[in-house]
Amino acid sequence: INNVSLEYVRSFEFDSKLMPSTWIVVRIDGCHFHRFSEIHEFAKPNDDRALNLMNSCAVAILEKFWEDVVFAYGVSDEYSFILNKNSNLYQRRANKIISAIVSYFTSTYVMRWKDFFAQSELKYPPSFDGRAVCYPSTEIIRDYLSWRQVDCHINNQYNSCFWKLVASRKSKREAQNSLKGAQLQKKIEELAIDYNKLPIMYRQGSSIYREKVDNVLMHQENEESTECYGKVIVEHIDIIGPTFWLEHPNILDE
Ligand code: DGT
Ligand code: MG
Ligand code: MG
Ligand code: MG
Ligand code: MG
Repeated sequence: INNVSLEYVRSFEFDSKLMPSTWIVVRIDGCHFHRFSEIHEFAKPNDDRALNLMNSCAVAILEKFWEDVVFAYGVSDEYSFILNKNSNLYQRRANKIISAIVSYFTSTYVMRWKDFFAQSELKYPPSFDGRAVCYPSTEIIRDYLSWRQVDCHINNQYNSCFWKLVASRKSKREAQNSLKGAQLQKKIEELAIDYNKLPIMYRQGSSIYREKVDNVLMHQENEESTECYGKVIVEHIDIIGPTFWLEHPNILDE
């Protein structure tokens, strides 16, 4: 038996390519993190260690895929990575892009666990799933990000109410029932939750991008690295309104 006679099996492979000239979003999400967060005793509803670990892994993605990933937004056990419209990462092969990002994120999560959870052992290997979606315009990519940030806000409002009710000795079922179909804004007032005093990371999620570095300045520092952009920063900001995007026009530059 020789190699050549087996080569035909390759014809069964097929590469699904992401549409050219569109923004690619790779969204990853922790698998069964309901259980993972229970077993690792995450603080409820928000655990700073867990959120900062997620952020740290996302920074690692922006550093590794620095030519392609221009922005990331994360909340809870999920992260969205935006690839440049003109990215040609893996010739835009969906399987390659998704699997490379998910596996690098996951192994970084495991490697850095101890940096954030010094007192608690990682009890079993976490996993993340991932998907890629193409968005054809800057307007739609902005709407995508707004959708995730609104989701962050609503979930955080809900969870704040839920755990406040549980803290006031309601059962989880009672808490759930009293929030069913309720206007969360009203509930927050009723329960005397000082919502705006909650850490901004819980309310806004985390946004990551590369600081634009002055070309001239960089040229002085290192003649050769004109291609390598600035420092990666993590911020907790409003990405729904126009302000941030007006101040950072280069991020979603067409
Ligand atoms: P999935 O994604 O379908 O495999 O299932 P889950 O269980 O990951 O569900 P998902 O992604 O909709 O919800 C995220 C879960 O992770 C949710 O049960 C709450 C938990 N989680 C995420 N971040 C935190 C945190 O900071 N503290 C606590 N206590 N739980 C968290
Ligand atoms: Mg999921
Ligand atoms: Mg999940
Ligand atoms: Mg999730
Ligand atoms: Mg190989």
